[in-house]
Amino acid sequence: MKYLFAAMLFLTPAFAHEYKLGDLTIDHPFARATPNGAKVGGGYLSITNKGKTADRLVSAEVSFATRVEIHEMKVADGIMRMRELPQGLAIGAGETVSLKPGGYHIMFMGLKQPLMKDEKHKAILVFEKAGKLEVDLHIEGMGGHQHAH
Ligand SMILES: [Cu+2]
Repeated sequence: MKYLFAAMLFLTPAFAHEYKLGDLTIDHPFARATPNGAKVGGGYLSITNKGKTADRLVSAEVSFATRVEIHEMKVADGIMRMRELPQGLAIGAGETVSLKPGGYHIMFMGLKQPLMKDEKHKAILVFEKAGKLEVDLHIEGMGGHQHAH
């Protein structure tokens, strides 16, 4: 029984597409496929901080874009607005923060190539305290909104 449990634990990370870095667990990093000629794209993941102190996602490094920023998106006065978080995104002790379409996201700017569904791209996440972590960014289909056009 013990061995079976260990085997399941071993299999879980690949299945769930999950990474650990110190006290941080990073789950399911992905980006949306981009239409031809698009100059920007969004990256998403969730981060759980099991530590006793806050950390920050301060930046990310990818080879397919010239610049990467951490953004926040929210509705203000009925208009969806996006802004850079210059200090990065805080993940408080014991918190889970989700970057997802319509909310916090990693913004890839100056795309050198379109992001194609089912591709995987290396991305390096940079945390203020935990340091750097290389993850596979899975490219998923375009959002429903883009499909409508
Ligand atoms: Cu953005």
